[in-house]
Amino acid sequence: MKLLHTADWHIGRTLNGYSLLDEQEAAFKQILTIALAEKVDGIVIAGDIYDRAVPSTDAVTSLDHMLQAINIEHHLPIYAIAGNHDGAKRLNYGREWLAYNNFHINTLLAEAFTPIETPTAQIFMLPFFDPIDARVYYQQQGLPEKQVKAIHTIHDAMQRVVSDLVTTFDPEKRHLLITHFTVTPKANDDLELTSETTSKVGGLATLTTDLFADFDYVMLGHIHTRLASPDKDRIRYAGSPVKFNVKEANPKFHGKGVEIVTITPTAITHEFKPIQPQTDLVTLRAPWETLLDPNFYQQQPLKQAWFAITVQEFDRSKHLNVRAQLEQIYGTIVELDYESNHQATAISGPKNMNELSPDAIVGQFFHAITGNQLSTTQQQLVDQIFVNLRKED
Ligand SMILES: [Mn+2]
Repeated sequence: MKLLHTADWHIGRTLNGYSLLDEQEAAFKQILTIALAEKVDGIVIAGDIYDRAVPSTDAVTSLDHMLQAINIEHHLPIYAIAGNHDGAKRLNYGREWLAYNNFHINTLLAEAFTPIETPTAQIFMLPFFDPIDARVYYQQQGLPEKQVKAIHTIHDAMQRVVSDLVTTFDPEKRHLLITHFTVTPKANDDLELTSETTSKVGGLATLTTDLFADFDYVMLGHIHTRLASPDKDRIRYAGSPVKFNVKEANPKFHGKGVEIVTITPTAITHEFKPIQPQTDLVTLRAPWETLLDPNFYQQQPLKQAWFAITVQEFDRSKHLNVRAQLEQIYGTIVELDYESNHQATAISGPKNMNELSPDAIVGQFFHAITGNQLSTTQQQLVDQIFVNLRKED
């Protein structure tokens, strides 16, 4: 059996106000192409399908088309769970109907205890939950009060949940888990720490790989890079298919994609399949003069990428319309930062700020931050703002 493992689509997400929907749709097309080329038996989406609990109508329409393409057009099963960004109750809508067409979606803890059975594997789909959800669930299950109250941390909760999942194991099959949490490697010297912490504050606040020892393979969502996988062979993050923030523009984070998980009776292997960005995200850090130098900017993918620019050694008082000038050369600028040589100084002034006029306070603040006095134009702008504010009063 072969599964495509992806996660953290965050459909509807924006990057500093810029919609990522086109980028997400372009990534989806590649995911589908990979799934068909690899002839997978299903697509796993390990949580954070939407970016928010109440997604925009554009996001809903877009995701609807994607899931239709997978499940109706190409008859591929979907195994999806809710992440912490998803609205569990809303995403739950139509769950029983969808299951008729092999679109399996779990959004609530209570749904996790019945695995999907394939001829060779049991697929456990455990959506994101918090310790309170676990307490409520176990209370409803009639677990003795004392044991319910003993569930303090997510570690406590997961221990109990996994021990219940294990009771449904079919020894003839492989046991796969899909879930959505931060999972970190279990260090050897944790052993003492665990017992110590347990006795003092009631268990670890994070999940460690040892909790999932009973599963043959774990497909995770939550952390957006596969490089964070806590066990390189067996417990893996697929990462997000799209770069979501400027930090991920760093070459170190390159390599968005999906993983193809191949399950045989003797081994489970995974293989990374890259996804190319449609519009790449490029970070630049250079002085103003360099940024405006054709020898520099002609090396850049002008008007084809999104840029996050940090202007170094910048004296803001000497330039106007900085963003407009840069946009004319580079195209879309999703983030613009400045670094000045000036070290901000403490604002010195009368103890009683009431003695100063509002525009004098602005002037002092400007001086403390930039080391410069407001120019005449800037002073006029500030004056005008305060005049307007007084009018509004
Ligand atoms: Mn996420």
